[in-house]
Amino acid sequence: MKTQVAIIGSGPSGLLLGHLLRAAGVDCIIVERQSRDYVESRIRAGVLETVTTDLLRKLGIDANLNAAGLLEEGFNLAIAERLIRIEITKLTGKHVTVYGQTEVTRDLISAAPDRRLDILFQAGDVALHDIEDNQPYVTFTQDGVEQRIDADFIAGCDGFHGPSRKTIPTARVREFEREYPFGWLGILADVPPCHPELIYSNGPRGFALASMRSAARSRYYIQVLLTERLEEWPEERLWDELAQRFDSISEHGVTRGPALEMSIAPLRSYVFETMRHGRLFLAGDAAHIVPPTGAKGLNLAASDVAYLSDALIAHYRDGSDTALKAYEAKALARVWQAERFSWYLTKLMHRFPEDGDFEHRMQISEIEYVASSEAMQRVIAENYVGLPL
Ligand code: FAS
Ligand code: PHB
Repeated sequence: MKTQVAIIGSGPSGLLLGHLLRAAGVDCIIVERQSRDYVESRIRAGVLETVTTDLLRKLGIDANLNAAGLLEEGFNLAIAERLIRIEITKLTGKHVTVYGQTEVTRDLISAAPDRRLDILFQAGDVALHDIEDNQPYVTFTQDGVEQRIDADFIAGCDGFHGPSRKTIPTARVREFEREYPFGWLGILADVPPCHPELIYSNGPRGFALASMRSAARSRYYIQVLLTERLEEWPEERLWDELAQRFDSISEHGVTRGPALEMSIAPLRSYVFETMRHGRLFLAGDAAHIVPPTGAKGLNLAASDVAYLSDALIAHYRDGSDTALKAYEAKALARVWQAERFSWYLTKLMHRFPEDGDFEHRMQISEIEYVASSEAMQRVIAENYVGLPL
């Protein structure tokens, strides 16, 4: 097979990039290790910045988003029994949209055939070759048959555990990492949310988040130690914990129901600064991870491919490589700002085992300062809605 851009991974970054390139007449093929069902069943992010919703609208893949997306004009921080509303629209003129990554992924995959975007699922043993040459290629197996895609460029959109990043010579690698001493235990259930907007809570037993997917589907998270196992959290125990955290501060209290999904995700801040090597370009989780506290993961993937697609289109349409040369610096500038904001909110809203009473008083004082300062609320709001591209 031959194409212009070989994309590895059909998560949000690979799919958005594929659609943006196809919409501009650039040939591309996506190779994905997992099956379509598996990719469409993953439960991940839920809050979209306007950078991301603008891309979906630009592509015209927005019917479900417009029908089911919840426009949020604010979100809340809570400490002890106090709720502090951050009025994001009043402070920035912008909003965020609650619409699940699962739904975004399904919309992008189902729109692919009509737009002649080829996605090869269940591609095994994906490997990248000659990324330093002008004619790199990707090999993989499908149904036991060796396949090869020759391309001008390879886009590594294969997430944190994918092969792309690992093909870059160590001498070129610059990476930065912070692992957190806790994870998030999440539950998804078809119950009405406890509050019309998100609540990020820093309570006596740590962080908790009340989020939603719709007026009938809720998503909750609590902070757990990395040593804790899902088996230690029967659903009733988690609902008891959530009720203690949110009943007294939320409009409706926590409604219980059978879990559609429960999982524990570790928290990490990670940046792999070498987002380009030769003809290989990295985007999304393949190059950076943020703790989900700032709701930035999916949105950073979207901004990376907004930059990368423009650069690749300029290469084919105008024969100009200026934007390709600038891609790494441009993407990293926005990545580091999102890393900073996600790290800041994680530090502010979680209980760190190594922290003593003084550190906790610092958290309380910081949140009380936020409550009293419109300037501070505006800083948080403009980062939460997403910094401009
Ligand atoms: P993805 O990881 O989504 O996609 C990469 C794709 O590459 C996958 O489909 C994978 O199967 C494929 N791939 C991997 N190896 C391959 C190989 N060898 N060959 C071919 N294909 C391969 N963000 C939030 O804002 N809020 C959240 O609550 C939240 N929860 C999360 C929970 C989890 C468990 C994880 C991992 C992430 C979560 N995130 C959350 C962040 C998430 O939204 C990511 O930022 C987003 O999925 C990044 O998209 P991609 O870069 O496309 O990577
Ligand atoms: C979610 O709804 O899954 C969600 C929302 C906000 C976050 C993280 C996760 O910061």
